[in-house]
Amino acid sequence: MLKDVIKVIKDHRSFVITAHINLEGDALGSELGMYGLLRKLEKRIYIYNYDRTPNIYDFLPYIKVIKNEPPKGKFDVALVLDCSDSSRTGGVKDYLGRTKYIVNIDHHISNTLFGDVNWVDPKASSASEMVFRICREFKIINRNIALALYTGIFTDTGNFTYANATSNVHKAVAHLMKYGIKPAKIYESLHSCLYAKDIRFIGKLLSSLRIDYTNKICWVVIRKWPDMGFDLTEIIFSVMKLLKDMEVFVLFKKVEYKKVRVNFRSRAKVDVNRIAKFFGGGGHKRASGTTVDGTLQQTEKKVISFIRRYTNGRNKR
Ligand SMILES: [Mn+2]
Repeated sequence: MLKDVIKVIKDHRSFVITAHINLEGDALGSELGMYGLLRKLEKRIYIYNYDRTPNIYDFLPYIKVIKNEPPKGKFDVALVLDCSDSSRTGGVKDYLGRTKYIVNIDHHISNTLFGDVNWVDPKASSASEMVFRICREFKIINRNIALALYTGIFTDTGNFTYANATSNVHKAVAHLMKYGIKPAKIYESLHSCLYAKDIRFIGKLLSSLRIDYTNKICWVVIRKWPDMGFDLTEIIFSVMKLLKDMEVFVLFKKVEYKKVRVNFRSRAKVDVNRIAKFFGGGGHKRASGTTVDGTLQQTEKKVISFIRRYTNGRNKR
């Protein structure tokens, strides 16, 4: 619950903040928004992530304080943001037990309640929106906090185009805008970051787009992911979503030998959290993911035939 989180923050002095691997706008936005708040409260703070920060987020405040190695010395509380499961923190998981408390603040419906204190709100658009509510309780917001949280909400609502862009989200954002946020600049930093070779790569990927005979499921298979310093997943999904009548969008990505990362997006009807769950993953109803053991070909066949059966079955929602 929110009030338990507030109490833990008030009662302790030192905090390690972390979020999930494959860092994106909400993971970083919620971390840095929280950092800004705790700074104002004069706490001792350390941000520890397993993955390196993609450089497109360099415009975010405090971004350089983020570390990729565990802190030395004792900390009271670990604040775990935007993680459905503690293993989503990657190698940081091994560190988590060393603090007195683990506080789990998340909006994934599949959350495993791994914390000593758990505040999980699947109705929240983003972890950043939840951090906004914490800031509001403390009556502390400044330009840096606002910029971080706006970026997180912006990312997880698909630039306010997804169904989670509720009136609460717009109210929160209207408040954040008072601190001089420039959405056009944020959009440009996050989206106008490709080179010609990246666009050609995306073009090649999309030309291998596969569509199921039911005309409801489409997917793309990625054998080799070029090193471009950030993740193309959202960009590819945003193009796939332009397809008329399509309901489920899937991305298969070979991550290592016989290991395939599978990401799911749903337009409106299909609960892809359940689909990801069947394969050992999770997420949200309209966006989820998992990692599957097997070759690309095996995984593709297994997953697509499962989605076909699932969407033809009764459990559409
Ligand atoms: Mn999120």
